[in-house]
Amino acid sequence: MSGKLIVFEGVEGGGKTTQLKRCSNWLRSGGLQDCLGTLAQTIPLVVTREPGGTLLGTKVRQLLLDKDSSPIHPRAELLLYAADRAEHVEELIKPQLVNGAIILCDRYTDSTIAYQGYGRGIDLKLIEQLNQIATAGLESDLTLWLDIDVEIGLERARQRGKVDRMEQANLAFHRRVQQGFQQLYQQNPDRMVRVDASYSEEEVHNSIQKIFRERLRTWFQEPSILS
Ligand code: T5A
Repeated sequence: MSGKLIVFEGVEGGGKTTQLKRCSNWLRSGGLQDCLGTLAQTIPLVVTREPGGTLLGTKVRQLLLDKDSSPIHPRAELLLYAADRAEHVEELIKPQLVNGAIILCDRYTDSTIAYQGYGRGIDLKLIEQLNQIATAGLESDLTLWLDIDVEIGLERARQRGKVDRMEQANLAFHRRVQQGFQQLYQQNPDRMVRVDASYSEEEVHNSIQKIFRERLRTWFQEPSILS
């Protein structure tokens, strides 16, 4: 597959959605051309998210995140996220990678490890197996971990006004999730890059731009152009 899957991860309110939007606007309005020259015209850009990147996923997202829905058992929750992902990978991600696209995705497999594994306490090996089934082994090419203090992130999410079912969980849960992302970062130094999300939107965007410039050139340009 010739495209690239780039994932934005982290605890609530870290600014994933904000930065993903800024990043796609920048790439579309000349950033991609800036990095790759005329090659940029041949590379589609796709923005998506989990849960909710497909028609089925939109319905699953409603079930999972509606703050008024009745409680969901952790194993049922795990399977719903996996079902969303299996559909997403087969219907959107894989075909777009074959098409050569750069895909910007709001959350992917690491969220399941952090939230359902570290947060809910479900066996990590089981989750890895389920992630494997859901993705048929497809990993991200790059994961940006937007690292923010849990309390600051939740406060940002609260100030925005709407709080979903996951955000209603207690602080201890979100701290365990944060610990999960920290572990994942330590275990996957090639795939994961930490971005300090405590700075202003503009500063965080500049850090992300820098990472993109380096990676895009490494991935897409001929070795002769680099030297
Ligand atoms: N989930 C997901 C699982 O449990 N398992 C899984 O396998 C998967 C895939 C997804 C939920 O599902 C869970 C995790 C989540 O709980 P979602 O709606 O996609 O739900 O929720 P989040 O991804 O958490 O989205 P949030 O909107 O809560 O957080 P973001 O996207 O990190 O933050 P964002 O960009 O919306 O920003 C939040 C607020 O902060 C401001 C923004 O303007 C906004 O008001 N902000 C900043 N303020 C100050 N400084 C900055 N640098 C700022 N950046 C943004």
